[in-house]
Amino acid sequence: MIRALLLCSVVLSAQTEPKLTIGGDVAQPLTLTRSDLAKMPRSSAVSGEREKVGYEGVLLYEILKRAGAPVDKQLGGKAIATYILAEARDGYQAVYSITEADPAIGDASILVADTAGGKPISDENGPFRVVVPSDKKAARSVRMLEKITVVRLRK
Ligand SMILES: Nc1nc2c(c(=O)[nH]1)N[C@H]1C(S)=C(S)[C@@H](COP(=O)(O)O)O[C@H]1N2
Ligand SMILES: [Mo]
Repeated sequence: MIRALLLCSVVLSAQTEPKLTIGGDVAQPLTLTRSDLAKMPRSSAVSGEREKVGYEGVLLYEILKRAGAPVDKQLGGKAIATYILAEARDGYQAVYSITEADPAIGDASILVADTAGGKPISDENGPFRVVVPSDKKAARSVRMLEKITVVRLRK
């Protein structure tokens, strides 16, 4: 009985665990959980329109690299016309260019954050949130991030 209950709770938590998917024009589509992000190279950023908040997470660049999106040496020529669509649980959408995300070209240091002020990002803000420290307004700081789609316009 206890084993059945334990199994049940494991199955339920696996189903409800928040996930971030990365797809579109990538070699390797990914589904990342909070613990996957915790194991990746970590970065921090300070951002916020009214008050400054310290965020931690993984650079969008690191996620794109893992998914096999065109970055580094592959980011040139036709691949320059590639953008990233971020979509949230409430339907909110924003785009970034891949050149903004790749630190060899752009200076945006776009972060997929999972903590704010040292705590996991919760409820209507998280658990994942895009942070663009170089933006003057927070409009592209997508809260409740669920999905990243890479769109390569020229193949
Ligand atoms: N999912 C989602 N993210 C969003 C929005 C939204 O409506 N939905 N609004 C954006 C806008 S316009 C702003 S100014 C900031 C506000 O974030 P804050 O409440 O942490 O300041 O969230 C951004 N991210
Ligand atoms: Mo805003």
